[in-house]
Amino acid sequence: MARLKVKHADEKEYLQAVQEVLETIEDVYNRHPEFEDSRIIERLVEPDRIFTFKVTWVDDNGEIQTNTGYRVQFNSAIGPYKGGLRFHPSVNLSILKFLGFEQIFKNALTTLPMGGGKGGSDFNPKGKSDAEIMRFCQAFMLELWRNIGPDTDVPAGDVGVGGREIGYLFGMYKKLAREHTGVLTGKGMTWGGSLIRPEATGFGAVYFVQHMLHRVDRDIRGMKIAISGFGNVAWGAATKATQLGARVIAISGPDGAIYDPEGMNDEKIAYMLELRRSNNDVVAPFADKFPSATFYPGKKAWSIKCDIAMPCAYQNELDGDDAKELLANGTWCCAEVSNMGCTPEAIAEFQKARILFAPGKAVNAGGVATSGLEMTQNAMHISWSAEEVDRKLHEIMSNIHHACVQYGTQPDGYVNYLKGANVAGFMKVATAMLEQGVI
Ligand code: 2IT
Repeated sequence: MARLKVKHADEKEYLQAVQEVLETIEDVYNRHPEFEDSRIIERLVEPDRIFTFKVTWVDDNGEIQTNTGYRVQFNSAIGPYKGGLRFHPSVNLSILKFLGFEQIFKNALTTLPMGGGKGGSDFNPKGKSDAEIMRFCQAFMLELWRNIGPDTDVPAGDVGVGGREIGYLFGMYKKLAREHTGVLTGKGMTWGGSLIRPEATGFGAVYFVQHMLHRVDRDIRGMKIAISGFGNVAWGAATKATQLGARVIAISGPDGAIYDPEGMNDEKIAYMLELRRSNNDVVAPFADKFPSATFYPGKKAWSIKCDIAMPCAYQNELDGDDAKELLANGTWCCAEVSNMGCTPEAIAEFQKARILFAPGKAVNAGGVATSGLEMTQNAMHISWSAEEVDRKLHEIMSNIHHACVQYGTQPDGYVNYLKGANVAGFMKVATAMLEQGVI
C-alpha cells in the first residue's frame, strides 16, 4: 500500500478501493504463503493494460469537440475482461482503475467466467441532443473497437451509458468489425439483448437485501427505503422494492432530494425514467408533478428517516456524517448499490453500530451477472424467457449472499459482508492466477 501511494499519489479513488480490499483479505492472505511467494497482490493491483485515446466529434453547432476515452483491462484470470463504460465529466484514470479493480472481485462473485475491466470518457451527456450522443458514441467506438471482442473484452453500460448509447456503440462496432456478435451487453431486445438486463442491477440488489433480512428473521414488506439517484439502477431497485411491498420514500439527484411519504407507484417509477431521459440531471420536477412529494434543494436522501438506505448513484456519495445521521434516525440496514458508494468512515460507522451493511460488489453484482447471462445466450444463439433469466439472477444473488456469510461471519456471529465479499472474490481470482503461472 505504501509503495502504491507513492506511485499513484493522485489516484485517490483507486487507492481507496485497493486499501479496502487489502485490509479485509489480510488474514486469509497470511494463511496462504503460496500467494505471497507468487506476489499475487503486487500482480493483482496492476492492470494488465490501459488504453487511452482521443475522441473528436462535431456538436450540433458545427463546433469540434475533443474528449478522452479509456479502457482499463484489469484482470483476465477467470474470463474475458468485462465491465461497463462510464460517460461523466468526472471520469479519469483513478476512477476507472477503482471501478475496474472492484469489477474483478464482483465478477468472480457472480460465479460466471468474467474478468475485470472498465472504461469510459469524460464526455458529459448532460444537455446533449440525441444526434450528439450518437456522434460521440460512434467516434468513441472508432478507436475502441480493435481492443474489444466477444471473447476478449465485453463492455456494457454504467453511469451515462444506457440502452441508447449501447445501440450506437454496437452499430459502429458491427460496421467496423463486420460481425454481429455479443461484443457489448445491455443490447436491445431485438438484436441480442437479454430480457431483465435493464432491471437486473436494481432487482438483484433487492434480492440481496431480502436475503440479508431473512437471515435476521425480518422482511422487506412495509420497510421504508431511501434510495439515492434516479437512473437505471435506482429505477430497478425502486420497481422491485415496491413490488415486494416496501415503501420507497426518497430518491435524489445532484440538485437535491425528493421525500414522498406515500412511496413510489408505477406512475412515479415511470416518471423517474422520463426525468433521466430528459438529460437534464435534475430530480426537482418530481415534486411539481406529484403533490405528495417534497423537494429539498441541496439535500441528500440520507437526511430522510428510513429503515433501509440504498445508495444507487456514485462513489463516496454516503460519508461518515451521513452514516451518523442515518443511524440517529434508526436506519438498520445499508445496502450499497453504487460502486464504493460509502466512504470508509461511513462503513466504519455502520459496522461499529453492528447494523446490516453490504458492499456494492456483492449487492450490485446482479447487473454484470445478467450481462454474463446475455453473453451465454449470444454464444448459444438463443434467448431465454424473462422468467428463466430472473430465476438465474435470483440463484446468483442467493449464492453471493451465501458466499458473503461463509467468508464474513465473525466469531460473535456478526456478518461482515464487506470482508466476506472481498475474501470470496479474492480466493477465486488468486487461485486462478496461481494455476496459470507467471504471466
Ligand atoms: O458496475 C457494473 O457492474 C456495471 N456497470 C455493469 C457491468 C456489465 O458488464 O454489465
